[in-house]
Amino acid sequence: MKIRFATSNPHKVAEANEAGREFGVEFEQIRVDYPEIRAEDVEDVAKDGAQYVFGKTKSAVIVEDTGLYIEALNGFPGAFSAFVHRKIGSDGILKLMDGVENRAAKFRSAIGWRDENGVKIFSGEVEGEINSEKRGKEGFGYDPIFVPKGQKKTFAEDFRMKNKVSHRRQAFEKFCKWVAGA
Ligand code: ITT
Repeated sequence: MKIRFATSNPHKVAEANEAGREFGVEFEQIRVDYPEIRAEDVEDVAKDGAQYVFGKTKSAVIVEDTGLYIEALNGFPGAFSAFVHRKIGSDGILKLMDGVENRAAKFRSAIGWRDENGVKIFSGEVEGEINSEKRGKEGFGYDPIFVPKGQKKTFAEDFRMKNKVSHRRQAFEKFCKWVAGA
């Protein structure tokens, strides 16, 4: 089964396909830009994005939105993670966290699916910590500074581990189970 995935980010599609394999679900990237609404929750951004792309293309589609929520920064950058990454990157986050003892953070992912029957949302979450320095070359975005709970390496140092435990893995597993009727 092939699912259209509207995203500008090929890394996301690769991770989705890792999750989809065991369910026989394949994701195909389509490039339809959609405006990301200003909202605190990734679920709201994903829902709105899916509605928008369906409105334009008139066929079933998913979008996925991710946010990094840092406890000591009251959940910043959250749903503004893309903007913040463009402006200050992981280095900027490390500066903001300089001398901060509480390193707890989580990634949250929400998939918005829209077809002729309406919208459905699937969420995933992984808890962890912001590392004191960037480590690793794999992955993308904030991967070099995020160490999930129970692990020693960042997502960028151990991509196979990321693919097993990540926020995206969990959201896509839920979606695939549902869409494949498993
Ligand atoms: P879209 O076209 O799908 O929106 P994007 O890369 O802009 O692609 P998001 O808006 O969901 O995706 O991502 C918000 C920010 O968080 C952005 O800077 C990403 O690089 C980063 N990000 C998303 N998923 C991540 C992950 O699994 N690991 C590390 N950083 C991630």
